[in-house]
Amino acid sequence: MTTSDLGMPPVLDRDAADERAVLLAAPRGYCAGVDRAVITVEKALDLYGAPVYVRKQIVHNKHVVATLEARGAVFVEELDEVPAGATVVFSAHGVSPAVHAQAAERGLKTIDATCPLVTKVHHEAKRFAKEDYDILLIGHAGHEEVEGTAGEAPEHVQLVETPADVARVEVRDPSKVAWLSQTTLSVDETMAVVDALRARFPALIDPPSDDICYATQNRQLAVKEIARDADLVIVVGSGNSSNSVRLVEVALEAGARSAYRVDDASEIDETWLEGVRTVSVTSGASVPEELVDGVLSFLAERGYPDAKAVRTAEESLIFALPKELRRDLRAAEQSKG
Ligand code: 0CN
Ligand code: SF4
Repeated sequence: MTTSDLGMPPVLDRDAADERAVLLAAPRGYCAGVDRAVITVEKALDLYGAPVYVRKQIVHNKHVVATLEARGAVFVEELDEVPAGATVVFSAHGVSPAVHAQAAERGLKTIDATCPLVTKVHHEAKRFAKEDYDILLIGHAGHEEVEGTAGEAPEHVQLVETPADVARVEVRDPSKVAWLSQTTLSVDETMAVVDALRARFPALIDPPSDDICYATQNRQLAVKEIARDADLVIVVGSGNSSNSVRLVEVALEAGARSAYRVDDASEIDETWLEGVRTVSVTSGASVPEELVDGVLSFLAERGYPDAKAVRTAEESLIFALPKELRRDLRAAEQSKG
């Protein structure tokens, strides 16, 4: 019987305890697009007062959504749930032109918190469609970002999820095919799909620059570094957060002996720690740092040492707030002064 069978935290022998380590990935957590989207809702609440409507989860994190809800944000699935004339924020993952049109039709005031790096992919889709390419969009069916990007040119876009899908792709002209992707995919898996596409369509055109964004790429590189020698990798992030879920897969691919995603420390199962010396911790791009702090405290309470940060990249990108909001903030400032 082990201590965890008795409902107690597992205890390692003295030598093993001395060798315990906690590695903390850097970069982790909020990216520039998430920071901007969350601040957008906060400032909209301050400026216009509650309720401020938000179409879909502003970012895919249940703690972020609950915190904003408590301040008066109202999250809706579709615009028909928003009263005429109200203010609605579009989430970081972007919306299709049809959603913009629906908002205009209903007379809604919109603030578009789509990440500029998602907007960039929308522009690429529009450009390839204008030149009459067949666009093979690599991404996950049903993800809001994919719906928004595909909605820019529905008659030109086909979704490809896995290398196995490639055989089913049908194009009008194999010499006029381009691929694009969701911003939050696994870099390695995406390249496997691209290789399969190129084997079928040698003339395949790449996106003008990486669609998988800097934050997704940096967090995957960082988790690889801390996963290699880890007995356990804990990824903080919500279940519907594509980039967070990818971090678990990348960690296992990189050699972690086990890897789990949790929304917060309360979801850690004590049995995961049995016999574990090195625990590595990271978080997705939509995850507030206090949730990571909670995981580190949980480990400290069980005898693990202070975390050692392992940095693989520096990040300094910041995006300006959406222009509609900046304009209203300026106007409010002027009317005060
Ligand atoms: O977790 P997120 O809100 O979204 P996905 O990883 O599911 O795309 O992170 C921010 C990403 C964006 C856009
Ligand atoms: Fe933008 Fe990338 Fe962050 Fe998504 S994960 S919001 S694309 S920076």
